[in-house]
This record gives sequence, structure tokens and C-alpha cells, in this order.
Amino acid sequence: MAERTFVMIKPDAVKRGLIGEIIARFERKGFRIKALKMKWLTREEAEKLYEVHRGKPFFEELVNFITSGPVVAMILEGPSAIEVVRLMIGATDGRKAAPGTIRGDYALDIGANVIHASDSRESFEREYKVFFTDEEIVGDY
Ligand code: D4T
Repeated sequence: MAERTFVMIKPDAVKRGLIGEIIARFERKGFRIKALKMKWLTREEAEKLYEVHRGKPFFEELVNFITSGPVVAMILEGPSAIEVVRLMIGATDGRKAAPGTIRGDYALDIGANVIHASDSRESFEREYKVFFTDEEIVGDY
């Protein structure tokens, strides 16, 4: 059954010129792009996005990093999108992410790790709203 997930290409990957390569992987896999936006998050927006990590030792660093440049946010749709996209991005720590995954192929760090994707239906619902209104999600094509 078709499901939606939220994906964000992080500032490190945008600065390295990896936007196209990353989006191409999702297109080739067969996901439909339902919304797409480039945005430089404010501190308030970043704190909202990473609400669940508030209080953790890396929270400050995480917010600083995610606001250090523009990000590219998108909503993808396809069968089991949440689980499949998490598999495609790989483990959080770039050094441990399996080769062939996005982090495995492009990241060596745990913070600057190229990409984020929702890990549950609840995360998706909260995260996409930081970037998109429901009117910005295109219809079926
Ligand atoms: P995101 O949320 O970016 O998709 O990453 P993950 O879902 O794979 O990992 P996470 O929630 O555990 O961490 C969120 C975010 O914080 C950064 N981070 C994480 C960090 O800078 N230092 C750390 O020790 C950890 C655990 C990386 C991703």
C-alpha cells in the first residue's frame, strides 16, 4: 500500500553538490516525489523538527548544524515508504552505514550524515508540517 515519508537532504550534502545524486536514487527506486522545497531553517524551526532530541547531549550541535546552510526537503510516496527509505539511507553513523546505502556511500560522520528520513508514521506527520502545507502536496500522477 502506498505510504508517504519525509526526507531532508542536510546542509553538508547540499554544500557538496549531492542533491541531484540523492534525489536520483529515490526516483530510480520508484518513489514518487509529492512535494519538494529548498529552505534555510530558522533556529525555531530546527528545534521543532528535532523536538524529540531536546535535552540530549548532541541537541545544540544538531540544531547548529542543521541551520548552517539550506536543506532540501521532500515528501516521497510509495509502498512501505517509511521502512524502505530508512533502509536506503543506512545507519546514523556514516562509518557504520553499509556500503550501498546513501550514508554508507557519502558520509563518514554521525552528525554531518547527509540525510534524514522519518522513522515512523508519527515522525512523518510532525516533520513534514515544518516544511509543507497540505496544499503543497501534489495530487496523484
Ligand atoms: P535523522 O533523525 O537525522 O534521520 O537521524 P537518525 O534517525 O538516523 O538518528 P537519530 O534520530 O538517532 O539522531 C538524529 C540526528 O542527530 C545526529 N546525532 C545523533 C549526532 O549528531 N550525534 C549523536 O550522537 C547521535 C546519536 C544525527 C542525526
